[in-house]
Amino acid sequence: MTDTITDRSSEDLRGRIAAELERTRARTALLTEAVDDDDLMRQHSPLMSPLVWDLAHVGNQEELWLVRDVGGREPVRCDIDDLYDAFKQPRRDRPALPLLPPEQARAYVATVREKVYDLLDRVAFDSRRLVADGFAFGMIVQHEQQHDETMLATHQLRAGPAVLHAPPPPEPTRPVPGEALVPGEVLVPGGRFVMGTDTDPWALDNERPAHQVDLPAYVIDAAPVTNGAYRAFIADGGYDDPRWWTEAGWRHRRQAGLSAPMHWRRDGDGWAYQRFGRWDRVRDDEPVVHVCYHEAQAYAAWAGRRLPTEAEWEKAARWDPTTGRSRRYPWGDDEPTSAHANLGQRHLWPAPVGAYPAGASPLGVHQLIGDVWEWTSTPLRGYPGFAAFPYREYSEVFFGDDYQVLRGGSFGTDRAACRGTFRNWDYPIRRQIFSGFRCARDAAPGEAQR
Ligand code: AVJ
Ligand code: FE
Repeated sequence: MTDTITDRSSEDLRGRIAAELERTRARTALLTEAVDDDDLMRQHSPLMSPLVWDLAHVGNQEELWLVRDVGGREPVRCDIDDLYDAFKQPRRDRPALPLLPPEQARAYVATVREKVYDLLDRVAFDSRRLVADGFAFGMIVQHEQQHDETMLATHQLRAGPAVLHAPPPPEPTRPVPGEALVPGEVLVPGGRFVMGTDTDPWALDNERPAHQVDLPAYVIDAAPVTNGAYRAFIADGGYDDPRWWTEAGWRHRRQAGLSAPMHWRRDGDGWAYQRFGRWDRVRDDEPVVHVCYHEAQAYAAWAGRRLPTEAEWEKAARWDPTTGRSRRYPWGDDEPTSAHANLGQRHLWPAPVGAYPAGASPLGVHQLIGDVWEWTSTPLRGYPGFAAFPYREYSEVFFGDDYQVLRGGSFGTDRAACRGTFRNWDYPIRRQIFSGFRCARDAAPGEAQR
């Protein structure tokens, strides 16, 4: 009896893993088939790899972890490990490497994948921690999805006419005529909540362990900062006033000559932005995207606010005031659907504020998941009791003061690589990623008691 149940659930898991692998590979194929071979081999920005490097790197990680480690099989190709090792090859140097040309890279990832399907048919999910609940497969799915987002960012940096197409994101639905779509800000009462997770089977090492965090009451924006709000900061001379910037931020603002989000240009008396090869008028009700941490921090200071800490972001996203428990997502524990959040490259830019009422948290905070990665004021560190698993290079080597945490995922992030506990990070000067932010402030005395 017990055996039957176990068999059935591991058959279920095999099926789910196969579906995730397939879904993910279809996205990778789309991103790498949208341009010609020349374009795949070329470097579109010194910040990015040639797309064909990402492709073979995805296959190489899959070979290292699944074919060789989990499967104990012979290498498919051990001669290319160094070429596709992100630590041995800095991005700016990757175009000069003797990379597998597109046809060979495609054949390589297909061969690896065949071996993985064969392995998936036989693997015992209880043999070691690495494969418990299919973790190693989940890690590889997430890795490929992360590179799919990176490749999408490369497409955004690519010069030339549009090659990627998707329907625009949904429009907001106004519940009552004349009523605000989304409240301006939301009070989060003080107290403890559980941050991180011990139970999410595919959560990565830096999301663990679950631990209690006690926060004083605070107020957080009910939606990400919009283009309209950000334009007011620009128009008020925010980029020219060192008062709003940190010392490092001001230095960077001057050296890099920042004057607006990346991909914006003046358009008559307004602004236009370039999105995947098309120019459009900037739309005021969309979350601002392609700003670096320093720009986010300066905006917040100008607005008399601050960026939320990572813990404040997570409490707003997960804490359920009725049960006191932390949810997997703002809307509950159910997997994201197209009604909850703008994820998965279904659309190629952020949705206007108010477009995802079904994705709001119990306290009424909107669009925490999807649309734009949100900068937090917290540098990337391990949680108390952190243990690297299965390799230090996924996140531990990035701990310290150099990287800021971003939360929530963007329109370019897949649901497999995004949840209320998921942690992303980047240098505070980076803005080729799909990054935006929301603001927060301390609750005023008295305000917290309401
Ligand atoms: C977690 C998004 C910062 O892209 O550098 C990909 C993910 N790690 N391959 C990155 C990752 C190894 C990582 N981020
Ligand atoms: Fe990688």
